[in-house]
Amino acid sequence: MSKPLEGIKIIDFTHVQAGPACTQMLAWFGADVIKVERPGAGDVTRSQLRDIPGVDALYFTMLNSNKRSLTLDTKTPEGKDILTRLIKESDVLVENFGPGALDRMGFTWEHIRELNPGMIVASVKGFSEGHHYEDLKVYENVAQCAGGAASTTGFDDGPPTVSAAALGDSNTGMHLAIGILTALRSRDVTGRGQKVAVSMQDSVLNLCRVKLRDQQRLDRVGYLEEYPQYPHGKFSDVVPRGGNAGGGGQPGWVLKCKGWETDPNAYIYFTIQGHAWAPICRAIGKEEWIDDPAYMTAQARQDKIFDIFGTIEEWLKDKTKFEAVDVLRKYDIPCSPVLSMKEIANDPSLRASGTIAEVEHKERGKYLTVGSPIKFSDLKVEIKGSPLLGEHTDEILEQLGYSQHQIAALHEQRVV
Ligand code: CAO
Repeated sequence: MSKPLEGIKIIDFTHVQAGPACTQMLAWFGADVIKVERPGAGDVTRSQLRDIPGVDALYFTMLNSNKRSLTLDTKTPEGKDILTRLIKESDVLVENFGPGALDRMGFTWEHIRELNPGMIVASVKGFSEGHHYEDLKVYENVAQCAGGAASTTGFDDGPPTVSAAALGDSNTGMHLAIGILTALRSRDVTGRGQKVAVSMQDSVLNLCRVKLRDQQRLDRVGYLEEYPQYPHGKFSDVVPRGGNAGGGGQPGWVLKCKGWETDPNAYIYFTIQGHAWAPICRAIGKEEWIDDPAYMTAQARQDKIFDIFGTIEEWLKDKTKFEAVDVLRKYDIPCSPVLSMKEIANDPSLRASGTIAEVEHKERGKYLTVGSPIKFSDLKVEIKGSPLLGEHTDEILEQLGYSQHQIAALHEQRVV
């Protein structure tokens, strides 16, 4: 076996980002992922935010690599017949349609289980089954608002803010991938498939669990010591937006470096780790703070934390973010330059590790994508270009036992 998921066949009924991120990862690890798309149109992201006229958009290519594409109108009797055959010989069906769409197509969980008792049906929905919003269609930012991310992100004097990170979409896809692998493992033992469901709201909340921690602390003591509002500001009865605060037991903030006036990313993130206080003082030339009772302990520093950050910014004034980190790393201080996407795209380490991968696409040529963030000692993840719409339709139909003549007729009737 050259790839761990080789031999696992996945019907990929996903679109946009949440589902495709999941199935793409399973394809990287060796699964045969057959992306089922509507003839003529395909996944809406093929044509959204295009940078080259008539060519699949990066939105699509960066979420659908290593897959095969089958066009299929599953609302026609012939299309349903093809899907039925596929279900009978596949291991997993993944979908992130709007609520009820798969049922309306005639493929309820009960029916799929009848066709293939070993089948794992994995779904992404905005809200979980039985939730009072279960009928809602959901996109990324809707989920961030429903999952507690937006109310706790941003600055206290500003509105709720969504994150650029796809907490609702790709994050939900990653949760789904874990669910699918768990169900596959369970099937190895029991022989039975099962339904795996992940909601975007739940997945966002899972990443916001420290904010639920904070709500309970706030309810008990009335303040949150690691938030910038403490000790000089006021707390209401809900977790406030914490700006760039560390969020854990180590205070931190985004600090200006040389050039911040013109470069929007000339900043570093600086963390004041409790036991690193002495090295921090040495690094920024404030040795006198090391044994000063007014600064020695985290508690003593609390009410002057922004003055301390101000002093560090003074020290940073004549250093670029990279120079600053090069000094601070010698003192073992947790920090990072705030990197722009341009810097990330050209980062030699990210290129070398395959986290930024250059991929060849039949029509667009070379493009960059984010490769596997998971590294294995026995698996080299190879990222291939995404498929063109319907590129593998004939090949897949042949494998399902359709003759050339039948395939031609299906094309003619626009079933595929
Ligand atoms: N052949 C025939 N019909 C097809 C088809 C195919 N190959 N593929 C999809 N369809 C049909 C569906 O059956 C559905 O038909 P009905 O509504 O008539 O039953 C129809 O296409 C629309 O599907 P949809 O509801 O999924 O699409 P939408 O564009 O209206 O909504 C989205 C998109 C993302 C809001 C919705 O799919 C959703 O809420 N999904 C769950 C949450 C989710 O994953 N959101 C994240 C998306 S990433 O930001």
